[in-house]
Amino acid sequence: MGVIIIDGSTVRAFVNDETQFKTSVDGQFDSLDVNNDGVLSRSEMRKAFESMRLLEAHFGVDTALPPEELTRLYDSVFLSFDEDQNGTVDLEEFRSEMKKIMLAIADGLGSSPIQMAVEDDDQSFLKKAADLEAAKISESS
Ligand SMILES: [Ca+2]
Ligand SMILES: [Ca+2]
Repeated sequence: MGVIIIDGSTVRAFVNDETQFKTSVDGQFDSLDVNNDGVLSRSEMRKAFESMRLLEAHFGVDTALPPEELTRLYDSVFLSFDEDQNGTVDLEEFRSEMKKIMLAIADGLGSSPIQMAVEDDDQSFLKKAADLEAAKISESS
């Protein structure tokens, strides 16, 4: 376990690095698509939010909420992903909404860095963003 420090520019650099971002998003999509049917169902998406810690990071949600409230929240987030409202989230929908969310997180962070505790095998995008920045810093030195 370690601590990463991220701010808005870290997150924005990650999103704007198109190759890196697409690879990460696509990889995440594949691992979330547990039954390999090429789309994410409601329950697959719910696992996604839990593993990416998006609710805490983006919505400032206390995940100790009562289960029924959490479910309502997950449902509303699902609907924002499911743009054509066909009940599943495809790769295009996933990519475009993840981009929006990450940019919103970047705006929210602004130039005030936050510290985040992460596990070594953390798959969250915020960790990936921090890793990318660390890699760039070591390249340029
Ligand atoms: Ca699926
Ligand atoms: Ca859809």
